[in-house]
Amino acid sequence: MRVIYAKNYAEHNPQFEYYDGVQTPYAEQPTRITQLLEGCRRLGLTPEEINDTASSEAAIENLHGKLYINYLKNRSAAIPEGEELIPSVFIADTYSPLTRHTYDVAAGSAQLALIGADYIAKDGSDQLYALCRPPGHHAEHSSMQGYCYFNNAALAATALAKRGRVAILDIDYHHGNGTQSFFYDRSDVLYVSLHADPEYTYPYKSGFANEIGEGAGEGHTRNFPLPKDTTPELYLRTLQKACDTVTAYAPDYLIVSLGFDTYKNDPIAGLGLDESDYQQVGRTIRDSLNYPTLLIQEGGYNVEKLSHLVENFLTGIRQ
Ligand code: OKP
Ligand code: ZN
Repeated sequence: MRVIYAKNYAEHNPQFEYYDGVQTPYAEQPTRITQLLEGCRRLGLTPEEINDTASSEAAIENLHGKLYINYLKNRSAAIPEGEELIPSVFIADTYSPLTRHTYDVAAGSAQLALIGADYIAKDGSDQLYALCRPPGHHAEHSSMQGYCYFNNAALAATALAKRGRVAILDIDYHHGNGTQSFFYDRSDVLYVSLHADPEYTYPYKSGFANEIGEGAGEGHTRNFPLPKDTTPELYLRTLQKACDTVTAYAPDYLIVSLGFDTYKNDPIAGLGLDESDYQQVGRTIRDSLNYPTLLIQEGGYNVEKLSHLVENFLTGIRQ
Protein backbone atom coordinates (compact mmCIF):
# COMPACT_ATOMS: atom_id res chain seq x y z
CA MET A 1 0.00 0.00 0.00
CA ARG A 2 1.22 3.47 -0.97
CA VAL A 3 0.71 6.25 1.58
CA ILE A 4 0.95 9.94 0.66
CA TYR A 5 0.66 13.19 2.62
CA ALA A 6 1.08 16.88 1.80
CA LYS A 7 4.18 18.81 2.88
CA ASN A 8 2.07 21.83 3.89
CA TYR A 9 -0.63 19.98 5.88
CA ALA A 10 0.03 21.88 9.13
CA GLU A 11 -0.21 25.39 7.64
CA HIS A 12 -4.01 25.56 7.87
CA ASN A 13 -4.30 25.90 11.61
CA PRO A 14 -7.48 27.55 12.90
CA GLN A 15 -7.88 27.79 16.66
CA PHE A 16 -11.65 28.04 17.02
CA GLU A 17 -15.02 26.89 15.78
CA TYR A 18 -18.41 28.20 16.90
CA TYR A 19 -21.32 26.13 18.09
CA ASP A 20 -24.46 28.28 18.24
CA GLY A 21 -22.24 31.27 18.86
CA VAL A 22 -20.15 29.62 21.57
CA GLN A 23 -16.44 29.51 20.81
CA THR A 24 -14.82 26.05 21.17
CA PRO A 25 -11.33 24.76 20.30
CA TYR A 26 -10.96 23.68 16.67
CA ALA A 27 -11.12 19.88 16.51
CA GLU A 28 -9.61 19.41 13.04
CA GLN A 29 -5.98 19.89 14.13
CA PRO A 30 -2.73 19.34 12.16
CA THR A 31 -1.55 16.80 14.78
CA ARG A 32 -4.23 14.46 13.41
CA ILE A 33 -2.05 13.85 10.39
CA THR A 34 1.11 13.60 12.50
CA GLN A 35 -0.55 10.80 14.48
CA LEU A 36 -1.90 9.01 11.40
CA LEU A 37 1.60 9.11 9.89
CA GLU A 38 2.98 7.56 13.05
CA GLY A 39 0.45 4.71 12.86
CA CYS A 40 1.42 4.05 9.23
CA ARG A 41 5.13 4.01 10.06
CA ARG A 42 4.60 1.58 12.92
CA LEU A 43 3.11 -0.79 10.35
CA GLY A 44 6.28 -0.54 8.28
CA LEU A 45 4.73 1.69 5.63
CA THR A 46 6.76 4.60 4.25
CA PRO A 47 4.60 7.68 3.68
CA GLU A 48 5.70 9.83 0.72
CA GLU A 49 5.67 13.60 1.08
CA ILE A 50 4.00 15.50 -1.77
CA ASN A 51 4.82 19.16 -2.33
CA ASP A 52 2.27 20.30 -4.90
CA THR A 53 -0.51 22.81 -4.28
CA ALA A 54 -1.04 23.95 -7.86
CA SER A 55 -1.69 20.89 -10.02
CA SER A 56 -5.16 20.30 -8.63
CA GLU A 57 -6.50 23.67 -9.81
CA ALA A 58 -7.99 22.50 -13.12
CA ALA A 59 -9.81 19.57 -11.52
CA ILE A 60 -11.10 21.79 -8.71
CA GLU A 61 -12.40 24.30 -11.29
CA ASN A 62 -14.15 21.46 -13.05
CA LEU A 63 -16.02 20.44 -9.88
CA HIS A 64 -16.57 23.56 -7.77
CA GLY A 65 -18.03 26.96 -8.66
CA LYS A 66 -15.66 29.56 -10.08
CA LEU A 67 -16.87 32.36 -7.80
CA TYR A 68 -16.50 30.12 -4.75
CA ILE A 69 -12.95 29.10 -5.67
CA ASN A 70 -11.90 32.67 -6.37
CA TYR A 71 -13.38 33.83 -3.09
CA LEU A 72 -11.59 31.12 -1.14
CA LYS A 73 -8.29 31.85 -2.86
CA ASN A 74 -8.37 35.65 -2.60
CA ARG A 75 -9.94 35.88 0.84
CA SER A 76 -7.44 33.39 2.29
CA ALA A 77 -4.47 35.25 0.87
CA ALA A 78 -5.71 38.55 2.36
CA ILE A 79 -5.74 37.25 5.95
CA PRO A 80 -2.69 38.21 8.03
CA GLU A 81 -0.52 35.36 9.31
CA GLY A 82 -1.91 33.88 12.55
CA GLU A 83 -5.40 35.34 12.16
CA GLU A 84 -8.60 33.62 11.13
CA LEU A 85 -12.12 34.49 10.11
CA ILE A 86 -15.50 32.89 9.57
CA PRO A 87 -16.56 34.05 6.12
CA SER A 88 -20.07 35.42 5.57
CA VAL A 89 -20.60 33.88 2.17
CA PHE A 90 -20.00 30.54 0.40
CA ILE A 91 -20.31 28.81 3.76
CA ALA A 92 -23.06 26.60 5.23
CA ASP A 93 -22.12 26.57 8.93
CA THR A 94 -19.54 28.03 11.33
CA TYR A 95 -17.08 25.13 11.19
CA SER A 96 -14.87 26.23 8.29
CA PRO A 97 -12.70 29.17 9.30
CA LEU A 98 -10.29 30.71 6.81
CA THR A 99 -6.63 31.32 7.53
CA ARG A 100 -3.93 32.76 5.28
CA HIS A 101 -2.97 29.28 4.05
CA THR A 102 -6.38 27.60 3.87
CA TYR A 103 -6.64 27.72 0.08
CA ASP A 104 -3.13 26.30 -0.45
CA VAL A 105 -3.57 23.53 2.10
CA ALA A 106 -7.00 22.58 0.72
CA ALA A 107 -5.57 22.53 -2.81
CA GLY A 108 -2.67 20.35 -1.61
CA SER A 109 -5.13 17.99 0.08
CA ALA A 110 -7.14 17.77 -3.17
CA GLN A 111 -3.95 17.00 -5.08
CA LEU A 112 -3.39 13.91 -2.89
CA ALA A 113 -6.82 12.59 -3.89
CA LEU A 114 -6.02 13.19 -7.57
CA ILE A 115 -2.63 11.47 -7.33
CA GLY A 116 -4.44 8.58 -5.65
CA ALA A 117 -7.04 8.34 -8.42
CA ASP A 118 -4.30 8.32 -11.02
CA TYR A 119 -2.39 5.62 -9.19
CA ILE A 120 -5.20 3.14 -8.63
CA ALA A 121 -6.29 3.53 -12.27
CA LYS A 122 -2.99 1.95 -13.35
CA ASP A 123 -2.88 -1.77 -13.98
CA GLY A 124 -1.27 -3.73 -11.22
CA SER A 125 -1.54 -1.07 -8.54
CA ASP A 126 -3.48 -2.03 -5.46
CA GLN A 127 -4.27 0.43 -2.71
CA LEU A 128 -3.32 4.00 -1.96
CA TYR A 129 -3.99 5.90 1.25
CA ALA A 130 -4.22 9.69 0.82
CA LEU A 131 -3.75 11.45 4.16
CA CYS A 132 -5.95 14.38 3.19
CA ARG A 133 -6.28 17.38 5.46
CA PRO A 134 -8.52 19.35 5.42
CA PRO A 135 -11.16 16.68 4.83
CA GLY A 136 -13.64 17.10 1.99
CA HIS A 137 -16.90 15.16 2.14
CA HIS A 138 -19.08 18.05 3.39
CA ALA A 139 -17.88 20.53 0.74
CA GLU A 140 -20.50 21.22 -1.93
CA HIS A 141 -20.33 22.92 -5.35
CA SER A 142 -20.16 26.46 -3.95
CA SER A 143 -19.82 26.10 -0.22
CA MET A 144 -17.37 25.15 2.48
CA GLN A 145 -18.70 23.51 5.61
CA GLY A 146 -17.78 21.07 8.39
CA TYR A 147 -13.97 21.62 8.22
CA CYS A 148 -14.17 20.96 4.42
CA TYR A 149 -13.29 23.27 1.51
CA PHE A 150 -12.78 21.15 -1.60
CA ASN A 151 -14.37 17.73 -1.94
CA ASN A 152 -11.39 15.40 -2.22
CA ALA A 153 -13.40 12.20 -2.70
CA ALA A 154 -15.61 13.79 -5.36
CA LEU A 155 -12.52 15.05 -7.21
CA ALA A 156 -11.06 11.54 -7.24
CA ALA A 157 -14.38 9.98 -8.27
CA THR A 158 -14.77 12.47 -11.11
CA ALA A 159 -11.31 11.57 -12.41
CA LEU A 160 -11.89 7.82 -12.10
CA ALA A 161 -15.38 7.96 -13.66
CA LYS A 162 -13.68 8.80 -16.98
CA ARG A 163 -12.20 5.28 -16.95
CA GLY A 164 -14.84 3.09 -15.32
CA ARG A 165 -17.53 2.60 -12.72
CA VAL A 166 -16.79 4.13 -9.35
CA ALA A 167 -18.16 3.30 -5.90
CA ILE A 168 -17.61 5.56 -2.90
CA LEU A 169 -18.01 3.96 0.51
CA ASP A 170 -18.16 6.67 3.17
CA ILE A 171 -17.53 5.39 6.70
CA ASP A 172 -16.95 8.72 8.43
CA TYR A 173 -19.26 9.24 11.45
CA HIS A 174 -20.95 12.12 9.59
CA HIS A 175 -22.97 11.94 6.39
CA GLY A 176 -21.02 13.17 3.36
CA ASN A 177 -23.64 15.62 2.12
CA GLY A 178 -21.19 17.19 -0.33
CA THR A 179 -20.09 13.97 -1.96
CA GLN A 180 -23.69 12.79 -2.25
CA SER A 181 -24.73 16.08 -3.87
CA PHE A 182 -22.23 15.82 -6.73
CA PHE A 183 -23.40 12.39 -7.88
CA TYR A 184 -27.05 12.37 -6.83
CA ASP A 185 -28.34 12.30 -10.41
CA ARG A 186 -25.55 10.16 -11.88
CA SER A 187 -25.44 6.41 -12.41
CA ASP A 188 -21.68 6.16 -13.07
CA VAL A 189 -20.72 6.89 -9.45
CA LEU A 190 -22.35 5.00 -6.57
CA TYR A 191 -22.38 6.74 -3.18
CA VAL A 192 -22.93 4.52 -0.14
CA SER A 193 -22.67 5.98 3.35
CA LEU A 194 -22.80 4.58 6.87
CA HIS A 195 -23.16 7.31 9.52
CA ALA A 196 -24.83 8.55 12.67
CA ASP A 197 -28.48 9.37 12.03
CA PRO A 198 -28.80 13.01 10.86
CA GLU A 199 -31.99 13.08 12.92
CA TYR A 200 -29.74 13.76 15.93
CA THR A 201 -26.38 14.83 14.54
CA TYR A 202 -24.49 16.96 12.06
CA PRO A 203 -25.08 17.67 9.16
CA TYR A 204 -28.80 17.27 10.02
CA LYS A 205 -29.98 18.14 6.50
CA SER A 206 -29.07 14.94 4.65
CA GLY A 207 -28.17 11.27 4.98
CA PHE A 208 -31.66 9.88 5.56
CA ALA A 209 -32.49 6.40 4.31
CA ASN A 210 -35.04 7.71 1.82
CA GLU A 211 -32.36 9.60 -0.13
CA ILE A 212 -31.58 7.16 -2.94
CA GLY A 213 -30.66 9.43 -5.85
CA GLU A 214 -32.80 10.95 -8.58
CA GLY A 215 -33.28 10.71 -12.35
CA ALA A 216 -30.51 8.58 -13.87
CA GLY A 217 -28.99 8.40 -10.39
CA GLU A 218 -32.00 6.77 -8.76
CA GLY A 219 -30.81 3.75 -6.80
CA HIS A 220 -27.17 4.91 -6.99
CA THR A 221 -27.13 6.65 -3.60
CA ARG A 222 -27.63 4.57 -0.47
CA ASN A 223 -27.69 5.81 3.13
CA PHE A 224 -27.44 3.72 6.29
CA PRO A 225 -28.17 6.00 9.27
CA LEU A 226 -27.29 4.48 12.64
CA PRO A 227 -28.81 5.11 16.09
CA LYS A 228 -27.00 6.73 19.02
CA ASP A 229 -26.71 3.43 20.90
CA THR A 230 -25.04 1.56 18.00
CA THR A 231 -22.99 -1.45 19.14
CA PRO A 232 -19.95 -2.80 17.26
CA GLU A 233 -22.14 -5.78 16.22
CA LEU A 234 -24.81 -3.54 14.68
CA TYR A 235 -22.11 -1.40 13.08
CA LEU A 236 -20.35 -4.35 11.46
CA ARG A 237 -23.64 -5.92 10.31
CA THR A 238 -24.64 -2.61 8.67
CA LEU A 239 -21.17 -2.25 7.14
CA GLN A 240 -21.62 -5.68 5.56
CA LYS A 241 -24.95 -4.54 4.07
CA ALA A 242 -23.31 -1.38 2.73
CA CYS A 243 -20.51 -3.49 1.20
CA ASP A 244 -23.08 -5.81 -0.41
CA THR A 245 -24.66 -2.76 -2.06
CA VAL A 246 -21.26 -1.91 -3.52
CA THR A 247 -20.70 -5.51 -4.72
CA ALA A 248 -24.10 -5.50 -6.48
CA TYR A 249 -23.02 -2.39 -8.39
CA ALA A 250 -19.83 -4.13 -9.57
CA PRO A 251 -17.54 -1.08 -9.69
CA ASP A 252 -14.12 -0.93 -11.33
CA TYR A 253 -12.76 1.34 -8.60
CA LEU A 254 -13.46 1.84 -4.91
CA ILE A 255 -12.98 5.05 -2.95
CA VAL A 256 -13.29 4.84 0.83
CA SER A 257 -14.02 8.11 2.64
CA LEU A 258 -12.31 7.12 5.85
CA GLY A 259 -13.26 8.66 9.18
CA PHE A 260 -12.10 7.56 12.61
CA ASP A 261 -14.72 9.65 14.40
CA THR A 262 -16.82 6.48 14.89
CA TYR A 263 -14.36 5.67 17.72
CA LYS A 264 -16.33 5.58 20.99
CA ASN A 265 -14.19 8.25 22.68
CA ASP A 266 -14.01 10.71 19.81
CA PRO A 267 -14.22 14.22 21.33
CA ILE A 268 -16.90 15.52 18.93
CA ALA A 269 -18.58 12.33 17.73
CA GLY A 270 -18.36 8.58 18.58
CA LEU A 271 -20.43 5.60 17.47
CA GLY A 272 -19.48 2.84 19.90
CA LEU A 273 -16.48 1.38 18.08
CA ASP A 274 -13.51 0.36 20.20
CA GLU A 275 -9.87 0.47 19.12
CA SER A 276 -9.73 -3.23 18.24
CA ASP A 277 -12.95 -3.08 16.14
CA TYR A 278 -11.15 -1.16 13.40
CA GLN A 279 -9.29 -4.25 12.32
CA GLN A 280 -12.63 -5.94 11.60
CA VAL A 281 -13.90 -2.83 9.83
CA GLY A 282 -10.87 -2.99 7.52
CA ARG A 283 -11.13 -6.75 7.08
CA THR A 284 -14.84 -6.57 6.18
CA ILE A 285 -14.09 -4.07 3.42
CA ARG A 286 -11.14 -6.06 2.10
CA ASP A 287 -12.99 -9.38 2.09
CA SER A 288 -16.11 -7.96 0.40
CA LEU A 289 -14.62 -5.37 -1.94
CA ASN A 290 -11.57 -6.54 -3.77
CA TYR A 291 -11.17 -3.60 -6.16
CA PRO A 292 -8.37 -1.10 -6.77
CA THR A 293 -8.91 1.04 -3.70
CA LEU A 294 -8.25 4.66 -2.81
CA LEU A 295 -8.50 5.52 0.89
CA ILE A 296 -9.21 9.21 1.47
CA GLN A 297 -8.87 10.56 4.99
CA GLU A 298 -11.92 12.44 6.28
CA GLY A 299 -12.57 12.92 10.05
CA GLY A 300 -11.41 11.41 13.34
CA TYR A 301 -10.43 13.73 16.18
CA ASN A 302 -9.06 11.74 19.10
CA VAL A 303 -5.40 12.65 18.58
CA GLU A 304 -4.24 10.37 21.42
CA LYS A 305 -5.79 7.34 19.72
CA LEU A 306 -5.60 8.04 15.99
CA SER A 307 -2.28 6.25 15.43
CA HIS A 308 -3.73 3.06 16.92
CA LEU A 309 -7.03 3.33 15.08
CA VAL A 310 -5.30 3.67 11.71
CA GLU A 311 -2.86 0.87 12.52
CA ASN A 312 -5.75 -1.51 13.25
CA PHE A 313 -7.79 -0.45 10.23
CA LEU A 314 -4.87 -0.79 7.81
CA THR A 315 -3.93 -4.17 9.29
CA GLY A 316 -7.44 -5.33 8.39
CA ILE A 317 -7.72 -3.83 4.90
CA ARG A 318 -4.17 -4.40 3.66
CA GLN A 319 -3.76 -7.05 0.98
C1 OKP B 1 -16.38 16.84 9.71
B1 OKP B 1 -16.12 15.37 9.27
C2 OKP B 1 -19.90 19.87 17.34
C3 OKP B 1 -20.65 20.29 16.08
C4 OKP B 1 -20.19 19.57 14.83
C5 OKP B 1 -18.80 19.94 12.83
C6 OKP B 1 -18.49 18.52 12.44
C7 OKP B 1 -17.75 18.41 11.14
C8 OKP B 1 -17.29 17.00 10.88
N1 OKP B 1 -20.30 20.63 18.48
N2 OKP B 1 -19.01 20.12 14.24
O1 OKP B 1 -17.26 14.72 8.76
O2 OKP B 1 -15.54 14.56 10.30
ZN1 ZN C 1 -16.91 13.14 10.50
